[in-house]
Amino acid sequence: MSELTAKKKKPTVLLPTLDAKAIERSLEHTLSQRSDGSRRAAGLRASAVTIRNQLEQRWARTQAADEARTDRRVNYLSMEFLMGRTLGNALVALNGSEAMSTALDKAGMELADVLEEEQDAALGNGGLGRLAACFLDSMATVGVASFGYGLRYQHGMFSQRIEDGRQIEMPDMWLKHGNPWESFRPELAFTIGFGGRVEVAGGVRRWVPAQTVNACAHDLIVPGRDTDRVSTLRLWKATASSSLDFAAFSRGDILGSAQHYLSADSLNWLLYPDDSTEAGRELRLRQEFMLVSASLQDMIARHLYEKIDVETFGLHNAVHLNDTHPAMVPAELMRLLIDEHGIAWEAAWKITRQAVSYTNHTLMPEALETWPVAMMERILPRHLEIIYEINQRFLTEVAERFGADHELARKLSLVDESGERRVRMAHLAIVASHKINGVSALHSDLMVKTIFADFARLWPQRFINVTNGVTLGRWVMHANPHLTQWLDATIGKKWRKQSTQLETLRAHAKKPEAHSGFTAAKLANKQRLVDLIRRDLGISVDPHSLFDVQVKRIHEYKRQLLNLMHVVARYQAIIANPQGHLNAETGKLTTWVPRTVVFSGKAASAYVAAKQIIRLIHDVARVVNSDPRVGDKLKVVYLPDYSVSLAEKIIPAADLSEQVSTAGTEASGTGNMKFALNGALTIGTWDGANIEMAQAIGEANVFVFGLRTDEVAATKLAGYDPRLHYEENKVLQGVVDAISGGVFCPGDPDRYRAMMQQLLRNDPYLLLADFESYCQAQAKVDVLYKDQNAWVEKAILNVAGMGGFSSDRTIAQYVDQVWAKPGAAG
Ligand code: 26Q
Repeated sequence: MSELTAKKKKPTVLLPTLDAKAIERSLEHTLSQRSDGSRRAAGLRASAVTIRNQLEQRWARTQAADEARTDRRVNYLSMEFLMGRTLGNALVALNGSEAMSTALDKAGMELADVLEEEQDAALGNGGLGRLAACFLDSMATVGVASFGYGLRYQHGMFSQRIEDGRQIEMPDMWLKHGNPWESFRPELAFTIGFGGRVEVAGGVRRWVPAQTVNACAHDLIVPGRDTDRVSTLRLWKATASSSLDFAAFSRGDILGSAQHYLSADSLNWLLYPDDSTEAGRELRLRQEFMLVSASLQDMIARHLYEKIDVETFGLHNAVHLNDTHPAMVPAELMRLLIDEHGIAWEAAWKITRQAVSYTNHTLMPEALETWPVAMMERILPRHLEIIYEINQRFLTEVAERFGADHELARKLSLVDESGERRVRMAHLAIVASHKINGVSALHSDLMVKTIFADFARLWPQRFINVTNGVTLGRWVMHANPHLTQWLDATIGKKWRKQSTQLETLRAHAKKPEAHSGFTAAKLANKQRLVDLIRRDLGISVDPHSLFDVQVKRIHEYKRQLLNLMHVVARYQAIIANPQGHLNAETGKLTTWVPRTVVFSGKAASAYVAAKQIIRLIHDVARVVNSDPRVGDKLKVVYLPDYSVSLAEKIIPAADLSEQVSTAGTEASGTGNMKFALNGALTIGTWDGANIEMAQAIGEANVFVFGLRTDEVAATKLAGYDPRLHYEENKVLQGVVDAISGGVFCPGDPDRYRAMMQQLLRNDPYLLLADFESYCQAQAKVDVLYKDQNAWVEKAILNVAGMGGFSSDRTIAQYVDQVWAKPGAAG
């Protein structure tokens, strides 16, 4: 254990919990100003202001303690932090729900209503951004000196509307009424340069940017649980660095005189969606550089304040790259150290390599970030020079170790010379990092065998695995109070601090009294979702039906379409045999297990195939839900505008968690963990973290199906022909023919014909190859659900096995293996 993890063992002095009187005073003050109907909004603002005051005290104490630290501060750089709402989570962390509820009650408001009033901070696309948010929570909880660094986007993840079954993107206006949680820090502003040229004077190179903007800090304070420590999320906002251009204004060029305002503000406009096939977007590069430059300048300023000399920066600071989006860090850190602080190249490189580490989140080669050399030269000329120099020194080292090998140098180079020359950000991140990690055992293994194989041969010890985790504070204690109470009553409260204590649940898995409590908690959560579905969609669903749920970004590799094809197969079977069916598993005639299949998730705006899947889900839902022959046996529900706060309502209500990506494609998954922690059983492929979850829970308690990674590769190598599966499997044929023939869109029967024909010709994610195995696994699900005792026992065993997937554990591993002081890391 490093010094950093040792810290969590120190006794912490807890501040008193929320002061109800202060909340009441604040409410009085805020509410007295309004007699209109926006009392809830005022209630939210008053609650936020009160809590923020508390958190600011904790923040000051944390900073004072961290100044005296002997270990490293972690600086987690991410273009995305998918935070969701703050109030409910903060109340859990501060143990303040009761005080808040009482205070609001006196003002005639319900806490639940006020919680619903808050906008999500949706500053992320999906898994990568939500992981960063879980990590902030856990860094505060574990007691790691830490800052998260990100951008303060005016518009976060778009909000999704569905019109005629089709996705419509609407701008996310989360800042429309201000953000009561943030502290604007006008004194913390740094100059960010763009463009211009490199000047040489007296042998010293110096960047003279053509344009500058100011990056201004806005802080969000993230409380830890059972500690008064906090973490900080520092978000940068760009502002123009000069005021109105009066010369232009006087010439009558009004728009021109304000051009720089617009140009600076464009950096704050929006979060880029995850559809980055066309990576040549200059604004994104500028955003990434602003994050990198402002954060590094802030870190160095703090380091100089605390420790005087810049040479020790790498000893006291870890700089972590959440994927390659902040991978300009090495170039900018080298520039600051050499050009601004007068350090020699070798010393600067040592500092950089001490500080930097990088997490990879995807294996798909097309998703690896690169930037055109020409664009980089235009926007960041000095950085391109530095990247060239890093590359040259790196390739020299390679040649010294392996001899002159042109082919190897071409593959490893930081610059892709085939076609338009492009800088490979992953290569830059790897060369500059002392540790590179993947996010599940399988992913980390494939990473060193495929995309980074050449680098792993060079530096095997740099590549490690750190399996993802999720914070139980939000995903169990806040999202699922019913389950939380049941856990407390069944095994005591230790699990809240030490998630591996969930293992003690195993002893209760067969006990009838444990079953009744668990079932009651699940049913209450299902009822809440039933109410939401009725309110938002007008569909009535039976809370006793099996809730079969797939919620995540819509992507071909995640195979929502495979799920939907099983829904169609089930629909056809119900119509053919409304009374019951021959269960393939048992060989017996059984009545149908009523199911509610729930989908939710957004498609990237330019991702045509994903949008088509959303439309097909709606078409199938309409036909199935209105077919009187089906009744309660099957319902299909698509909940629009998936978000963190919607996930908090859906996940606790799930019986079955769909984690069905093609083996080898999902780096880890984190939704899978949230479901299992909330007592859902997983139907999943041998992919990402599903594998480690199955091992921890017991494979007998998970529905595993489908080809494994090596079998996927072998199938493709053998010349996979999806049509053979179609021809051999009558059920599959029925499904494909129905979708293709327009059964679900009779008014426009050709709508899905091309999509299905394409699937028969080219099925890169092997839906057809896995279909039969998937249906067999689904039949097992039905059999088990009919035996409620057996089902609940397994559900409890799922929760029991999931303690290892807390992000507190993940953070402790990063501290030990990645962020520990040089020499201390394994
Ligand atoms: C890149 C360039 C330009 C614009 C956008 C992007 C971009 C943005 C977001 C590229 C990728 C992402 C997000 C990736 C992501 O969420 N990956 C997921 O990371 C999770 C946390 O490790 C894993 O659990 C998931 O398996 C992985 O898909």
